[in-house]
Amino acid sequence: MSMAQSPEPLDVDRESTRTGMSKTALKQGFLDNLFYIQGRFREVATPHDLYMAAAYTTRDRILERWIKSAQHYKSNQSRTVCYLSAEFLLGPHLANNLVNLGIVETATEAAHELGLDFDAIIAEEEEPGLGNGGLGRLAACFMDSLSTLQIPSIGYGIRYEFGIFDQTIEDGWQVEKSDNWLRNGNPWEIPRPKIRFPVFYGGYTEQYRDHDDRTRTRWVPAQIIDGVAYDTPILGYGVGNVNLLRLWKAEASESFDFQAFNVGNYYGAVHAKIEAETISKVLYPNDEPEAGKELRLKQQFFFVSCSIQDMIRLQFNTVGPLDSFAEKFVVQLNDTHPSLAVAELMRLLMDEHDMDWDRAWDITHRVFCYTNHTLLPEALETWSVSLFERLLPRHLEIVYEINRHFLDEVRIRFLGDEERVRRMSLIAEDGERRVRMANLAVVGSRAVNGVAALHSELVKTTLFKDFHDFWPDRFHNVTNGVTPRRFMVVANPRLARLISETCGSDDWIRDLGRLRDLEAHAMDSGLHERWHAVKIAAKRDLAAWLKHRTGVLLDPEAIFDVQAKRIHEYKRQHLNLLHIIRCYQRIKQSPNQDMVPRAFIFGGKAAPGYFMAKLIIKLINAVAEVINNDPQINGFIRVVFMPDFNVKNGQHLYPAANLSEQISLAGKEASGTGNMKFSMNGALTIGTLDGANVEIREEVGKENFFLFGMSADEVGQHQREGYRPWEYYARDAELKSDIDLINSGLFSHGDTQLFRPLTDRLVNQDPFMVLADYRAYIACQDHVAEAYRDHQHWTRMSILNVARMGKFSSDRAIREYAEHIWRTEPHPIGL
Ligand code: B1N
Repeated sequence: MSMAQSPEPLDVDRESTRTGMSKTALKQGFLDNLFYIQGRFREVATPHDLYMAAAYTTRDRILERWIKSAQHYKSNQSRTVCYLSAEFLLGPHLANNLVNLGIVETATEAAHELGLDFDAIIAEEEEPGLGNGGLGRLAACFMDSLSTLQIPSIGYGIRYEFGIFDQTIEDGWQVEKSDNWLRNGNPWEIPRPKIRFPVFYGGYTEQYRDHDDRTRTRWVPAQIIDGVAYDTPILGYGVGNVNLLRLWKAEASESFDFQAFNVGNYYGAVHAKIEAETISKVLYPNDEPEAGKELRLKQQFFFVSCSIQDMIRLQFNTVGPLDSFAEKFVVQLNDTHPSLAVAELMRLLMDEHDMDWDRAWDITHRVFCYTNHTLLPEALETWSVSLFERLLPRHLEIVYEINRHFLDEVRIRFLGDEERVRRMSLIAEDGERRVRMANLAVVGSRAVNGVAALHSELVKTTLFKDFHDFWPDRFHNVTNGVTPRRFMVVANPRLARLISETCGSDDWIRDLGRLRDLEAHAMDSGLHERWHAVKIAAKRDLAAWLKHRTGVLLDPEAIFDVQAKRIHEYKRQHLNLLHIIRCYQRIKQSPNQDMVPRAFIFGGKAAPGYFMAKLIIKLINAVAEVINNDPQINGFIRVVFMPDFNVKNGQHLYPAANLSEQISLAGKEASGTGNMKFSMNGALTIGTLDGANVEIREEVGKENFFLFGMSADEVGQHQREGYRPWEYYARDAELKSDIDLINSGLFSHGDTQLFRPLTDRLVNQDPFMVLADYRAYIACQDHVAEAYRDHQHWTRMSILNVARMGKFSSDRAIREYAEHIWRTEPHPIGL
């Protein structure tokens, strides 16, 4: 593309009905879009037509700002953050974009005047579930904050045709349904068929002499696939800045397949096309890596290669020569999934753009930064050298060369310490040789960070200890955050309104620290009443929603005790279950006791191949069935599993929770972000000293947080001394009777074997020390119940939780990245 002079900004008059923010303009725009895009008029429009018209009407208003942002960024050669992530869990766009445009009220009135049910229109949207859980949702929160903070940025990822599966519950078991989210069209994306890059796979490399008689390497691939850009505008809150989310779709490369076509192999060519498109077909539904799956490695290289090629194109289009690439771009690697980018940038600089190793490496290692999201050993990505070589022969050579340079440095610093060299190598040599993606990411980056203070400490002292010894300054912490736009304003408009009225302004939405203004009113009984009313209203809404979807009726006066997150043994949903069974047995033993009513609510998906997680879902539903139908319990406790927990459904959950369950074994949850979402909406936390819980407790005050369980240090010590779960089982009569009740067949129509794999694992192995923390958890839950009796006091604690959550805005996290890691500046776009 040329560097020809850009046209004058905004030199074409656009129709004002497509950009105007007045009620009249919105109504006109809506009817026009309904007619011209959906081909409908009011009388025959389906709910989906109405949603599409509303979406286009909103998008029209974003595009104006998008063009302005793009022109400004281009002419200012703005330093740009590229966030590379295999997942972006965006959630529904419409309501969020209306909030960020500041036209919720006008749009609601406009809809009302057209005789439309606006809530129903918003509920019509199917969310793009292009992520598994916290990591993907974090990427989405960061995109919102990058735009709100006016930092030029591009999110790069994969446009999966099928996102995370939809979960249904059948006979208590999870059943996965494919998520065909694009079926009815996606009004938020703009296809860019001309922004297309070839991605190579397989084949071999060869050396040749270039025109200057230098030896160079050429990669002769066996397969070429095109990546085509699909752009989604990401608007900031109350600003003119719109950043870009660019997702790549795989397509057959016309020119490449033409060869097969030419020799008359028509079916071969069509087959190649189908195969090419499988690359962006489906998101892997695991929150840990899919061991050895070739398609997963192909996906990772696919989006990484397209993204780096796109950045190089942008460099030529704006600044010019590649020498300043590291000044123009900083690339954040969201975990190791995109860490091939290190080798790919090296390859492109050397093989395609003539650079020698040293210059290429100098640029590369100044461009990348890497965020680690987990310490779980099974979640650390490695790829067998043989698979890697077969798919990416040139990259294997480059990885070897990086490794050779790197290990030479290590040897010089730690003379004779070959054991250390072995540990730090990019290649694991014990057993089948494997490429260690985390080591590649650390060596290739100038900054590495964990996602909560405790996690970042453990990253330095355990996982990357050798690397920290070697490069202490490379390691940072940036505690995660979540966006208050989606998780407060969109999800909980009643609370948002009450906060703004109490604080006398809505500045807190862009400056979450301002929530502190609530503290002055924490004792105000008028506020207490309204706060309580807001919570009860949300609980009624959730109860109605759950009744409709599950048939279970909850009492809005009960404690809404919620655990919503992916189902995983380290998150210990089964510890929660043991407490429920304890409550059940207590009521059965003394039916007339004065107990605080509780509604236990679970939500979360299990990886389809994770047997134990699926058995936990079955057990939750089995316990629910018995308890909810036991006349002696009489509704005192109720258990319900919310099917298909995702961003959209979560928005019903956060506002309604009284108690947030954050009960992972200390040292296992890198940060958690659900913990923040609940607390921001006035839930109190029952939790361990894990991940960001530690900092949440510090902020809200230990008297406003229900802490229990071993610390990470105690966990380590206990494990070193030898952990024997069966001793807890034998010694604690109540614990024993809770586990025995599961084995009795009560929850499985007499089948004493169904849950054996789970109970046996707890008693004999218990890798996440459920039994060791059981007693402390039960005692802590008893405190919770007592505290809930004092409504005034509980409400006060709830207010203080919200008031002190300022730190956990993703705006704060992005500011820290910008200042300490990226060294980027805001580029404000006026309205
Ligand atoms: O990332 C979140 C953290 O808040 C959570 O504590 C952490 O568990 C989560 C492989 C992952 N870590 N690792 C993953 C996801 C997908 C995959 O294929 C690993 N997700 C987390 C945000 O920092």
